[in-house]
Amino acid sequence: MGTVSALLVSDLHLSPSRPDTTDAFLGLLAGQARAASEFYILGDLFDYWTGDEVLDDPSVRPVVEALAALARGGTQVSFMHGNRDFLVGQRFADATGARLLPDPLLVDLDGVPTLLLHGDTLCTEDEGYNRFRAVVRDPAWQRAFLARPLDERLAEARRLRAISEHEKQSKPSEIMDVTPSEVFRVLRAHGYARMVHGHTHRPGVHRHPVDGRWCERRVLPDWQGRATGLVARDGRLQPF
Ligand code: LP5
Ligand code: MN
Repeated sequence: MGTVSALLVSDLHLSPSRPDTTDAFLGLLAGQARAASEFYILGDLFDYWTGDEVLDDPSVRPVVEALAALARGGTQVSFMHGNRDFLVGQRFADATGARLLPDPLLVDLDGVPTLLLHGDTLCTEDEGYNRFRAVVRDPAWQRAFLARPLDERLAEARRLRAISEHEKQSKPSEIMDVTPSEVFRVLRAHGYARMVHGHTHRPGVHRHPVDGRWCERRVLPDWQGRATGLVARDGRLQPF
């Protein structure tokens, strides 16, 4: 078996409309994750998150309690924001025992320098998305948005999800993948580390030659009712 040092997941898109995915997540937290010293969620845990008041929602409670139980059991739980759940805040962190990670973050996984990202920042050619991101990641915008009544925020989130699904139909697929030159720039800026991200829904192993060195970029899969991600074991990253 070897020692499991970390489990990495992203893009679960948990929602009350997909209970099978929530069940798969609860199963992972109660099972395999307990053997890991680190549990990394690299964004889009939730289909959308309109503010930490959602913690009181009965559909979210089992997930929060399972994360808290994992953290109490000694696994360090870490959460990075995605483009769907960038409004996850300190109340969520306190309730789950998770630490909130900056994006990107360089960590050591079994001695291998590894750069963790959600992945959206690598998609620099998606101009519509980047305009949207600049607005909603602005702390002043977030404060104003979070001050609005929860039902209005929910309506905005649903409206935006519909716009997003509509716009994606007409976006060329390369635009929704990472921009190679941006990947090279980020790898260079972080000492040619191994990279792990999600978001693009194109899971796999990519090897990029950057300045004469081969750099590995691992893309996490999105969840479709089944637990899936990467496990760091004996210095290697393997899909599960
Ligand atoms: O998420 P996915 O996979 O469908 O597509 C993403 C990009 N879309 C998004 C939007 C999210 O799906 C919806 C987020 C809900 C958050 C809820 C809480 C906060 C509510 C805030 C309400 C304002 O991230 C999509 C990318 C795709 O990934 C691939 O990378 O292409 O980007 C878009 O579709 C964005 C559109 O191109 C532009 C949207 C225009 C919005 C108007 C501009 C800014 C005004 C914002 C404030 C009201
Ligand atoms: Mn995403």
